[in-house]
Amino acid sequence: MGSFDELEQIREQALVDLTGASTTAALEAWEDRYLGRKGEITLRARTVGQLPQENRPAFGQRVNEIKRLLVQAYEARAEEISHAELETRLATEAIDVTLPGRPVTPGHLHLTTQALRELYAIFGKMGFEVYEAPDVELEAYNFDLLNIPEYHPARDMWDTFWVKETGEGPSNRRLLRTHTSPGQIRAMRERCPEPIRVILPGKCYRYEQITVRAEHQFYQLEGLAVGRGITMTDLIGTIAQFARMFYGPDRTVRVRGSYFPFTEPSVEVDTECILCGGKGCPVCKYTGWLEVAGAGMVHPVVLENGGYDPETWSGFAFGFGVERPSMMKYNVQDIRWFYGNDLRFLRRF
Ligand code: FA5
Repeated sequence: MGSFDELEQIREQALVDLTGASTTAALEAWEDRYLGRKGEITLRARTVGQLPQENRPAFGQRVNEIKRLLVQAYEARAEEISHAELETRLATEAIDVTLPGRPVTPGHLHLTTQALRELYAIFGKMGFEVYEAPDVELEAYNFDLLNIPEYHPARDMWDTFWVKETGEGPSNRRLLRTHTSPGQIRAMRERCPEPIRVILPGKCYRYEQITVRAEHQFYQLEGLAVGRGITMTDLIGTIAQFARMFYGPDRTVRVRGSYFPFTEPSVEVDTECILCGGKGCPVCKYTGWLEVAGAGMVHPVVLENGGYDPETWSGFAFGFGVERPSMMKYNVQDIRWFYGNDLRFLRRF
C-alpha cells in the first residue's frame, strides 16, 4: 500500500491504456479510472497519511508529479482524438453540392389581404378610389362630426379603446377608431367642393366580447359617394353589384332598415349564411342571415360637417366588414381563425 513501485506501475499502465483509448468515450472512461474522484491516482494520494513520516513528502511529491504528467498526456491525447474524429466526420459527411436544394415554402397573402384586394378591384371598376385614413383618430372625427355627440346613446354601440395621450378639450381626445366612418369627414374636408367616390379600408378596434362572429380588431371597408342627385337607388345598386361580383350571381343578399346617427335613412346588409345553409348556427345567431355591412344616405349634418351644402349635395355611405363577408364566401366557421396564426387555416387560402 502506498509504495513507490506501485505508483510507478500505475503510471506505466495508465500511459499504455491512454494510447489504447481511441474514442472520446474511451478517453472519458480512462480519465475516470485514473484521475477521477475515485481514480487510482486520487486514491493513492489519500494514502500519504498512512506512510512512515519520513516517506511522506517524497511520496506526496511523486504523486503530484505523476498526476501532472497524466493530465498533460490526457490533454494531448484528447486533442489527437478530437482531430481524428473531425477528420472522419469530414470524410464521411462530405456535402454533395450537386444534390438538389430543399424546397423553401414561399409565404402567401393573408386571406384578409386577398379579400381587400378583391374588394379594391370590385369597387375600382365602379369608379371608387382608395382613400387612407388614420387608425388613431380624434374623438371629434370618430363621433361628434358623425352626428354622435357626447350624450348620444349610439356611442354605446361602439365600445372604445382610448389612447392615454390626449389632446386639449373633450373632442380632441384620441382613440383607436371604432369604425372607418371618421374617414368620411376627412375625405369630404379634403375634397370639398368636388364630387367624391372613395373607399376607405382599415382596421377597427372595439373593446368587446370575442365570439365566433366578433373580434376586437377587424377590418372594415368604408365607401362614400357625394355628388348632385345621388339617391338611395344608387346605394342599393352599388350593394347589389358588389354582391354579384364578390359572391357570384347565386347568393342572396338582403337590405333591411336600420339606424345609424350619420345616415338617414339607414340600412343594414345581410348575407344568407352559407355555413348552415340558412338553417341557423352560432355565426348567424340562428337567424340564417349574417349582417355584413351598415349603410345609408349621408346625414345632412354630416355633409355640412364635411363642408358640403345638403341643399345641393347628397351622398351615400356604407361600411362593410371584411372578415364577415369572407367567412360567407370561403366557408369560414369562426372569425377567430383569421388572426389565430394557425398555419392549417392560413394555408387553405
Ligand atoms: C358601423 O361600424 C358603421 N360605421 C357602418 C356604416 C358606415 C353605416 C357608413 C352607415 C354608413 P357596424 O358596427 O354595424 O356599423 O359595423 C359594420 C360592419 O362591420 C358589420 O356589419 C360587420 O361586418 C363588421 N363588424 C362590426 N363589428 C365587428 C366585430 N366585432 N368583428 C368583426 N366584424 C365586425
